[in-house]
Amino acid sequence: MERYYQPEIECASREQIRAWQNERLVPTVKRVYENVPYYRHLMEEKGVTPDDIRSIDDLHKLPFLTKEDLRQAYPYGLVAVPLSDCVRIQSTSGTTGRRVVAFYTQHDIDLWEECCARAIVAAGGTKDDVVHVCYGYGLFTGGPGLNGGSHKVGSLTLPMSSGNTDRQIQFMCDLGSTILCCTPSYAAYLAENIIERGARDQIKLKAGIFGAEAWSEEMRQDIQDKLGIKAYDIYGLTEISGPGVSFECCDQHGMHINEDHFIPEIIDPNTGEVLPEGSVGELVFTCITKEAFPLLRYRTRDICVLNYEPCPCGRTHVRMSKPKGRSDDMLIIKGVNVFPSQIETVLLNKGYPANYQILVTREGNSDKLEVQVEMTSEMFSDNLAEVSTREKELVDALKSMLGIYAKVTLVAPKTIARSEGKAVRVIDNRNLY
Ligand code: DLL
Repeated sequence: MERYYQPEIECASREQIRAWQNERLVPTVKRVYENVPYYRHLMEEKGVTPDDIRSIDDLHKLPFLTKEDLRQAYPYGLVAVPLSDCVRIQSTSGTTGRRVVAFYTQHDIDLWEECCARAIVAAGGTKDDVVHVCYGYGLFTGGPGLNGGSHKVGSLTLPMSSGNTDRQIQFMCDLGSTILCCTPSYAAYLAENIIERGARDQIKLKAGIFGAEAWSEEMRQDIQDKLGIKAYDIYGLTEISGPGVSFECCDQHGMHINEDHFIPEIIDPNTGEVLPEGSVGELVFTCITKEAFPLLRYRTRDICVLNYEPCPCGRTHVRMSKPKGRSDDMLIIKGVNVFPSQIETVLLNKGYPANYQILVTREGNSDKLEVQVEMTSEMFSDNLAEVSTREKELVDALKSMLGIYAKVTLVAPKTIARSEGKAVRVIDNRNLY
């Protein structure tokens, strides 16, 4: 049995999970109140004291933290231990461009890597695997998180970092990488390149652990087919630790949240009200085991739904759906809510690669939406009539998905800049904020 498949924790009864959460929440709130003046003020403003928090039933009494609070308290204002106890900083721009810094003690790093190890094991990883990590290293959490998780599992770890596609493929073939860890957009790009070079037979990949950005079921299918692997989703955010907050198991139906470390809630993003089980809303996390940066009721802005149904894999930790968008990068175009993932679904359904860019502009008071879509080399044609028929077909499909008109421009293969990290899908030139 793999060391980081921890059935006594991952398959514990719901009562046991709740007991752990109660046991860990109460002292965490006390510690944050005493050591983090910024959060103490928020609690005082709400008239809450640590004595009011006796179990997770009282969680809703605590104030929320937002990215705006992180900016206000930047850089050290939310750290709950002496700085001399911190050993690491990680940082992200997030998907919306604001820098966030997070702090870790050695114990925090150990727990974070343990969460990533659980994710690798859930994707079939063992100490006999060669784990190829091409998430970025450095400030971004992707590389260090999966690297640490892979070490804990005892797999042979290739700290490739992002970029240099030639070298990635060469190493993959030479060293027999079996598990690929990167963003799904980079996985799709690698898959294209591997096929183009005729290297598909030389790779030994069996699984991929892809996250850090939204990707659809269609994109999963595409990557799985092209690489002949099983593709697993992994979710996380720097503020809460990094990758491994939740991860998919062999069932590939939602990501198990490591509930012994993080308590999830779903709230109405407009009112902040906690929503009943099964509702779609904004995901909020409370950290209950972290020392340096234990955020309480942190609003992720990710819109999703929690599923408490038993999972065929035996894990009892709640599953979160793939984020259905972010409450703050949801585009409102002509008054209609548009999520980039909806556009991606249409493109993949129609056989286009997931290489596209969404441009939003405003002329007078009217919003204009344009989607630039790369063709595959098989589709590429000089015949203008053919291209325009294809464009018209996509316009119709987008209209029926989104309810609004989007201009579609088909562009030649490989003309949209590739990202080695998170893909830049949306360019919104409206200056709305
Ligand atoms: O992206 C951590 C990570 C690294 C996760 C590697 C998975 C793999 P941040 O840069 O702080 O951290 O960005 C966090 O990215 O709030 C989501 O909006 C988005 N995100 C992360 N994972 C997923 C996913 C890392 N699997 C923000 N699906 C989060 C959709 C994701 N969105």
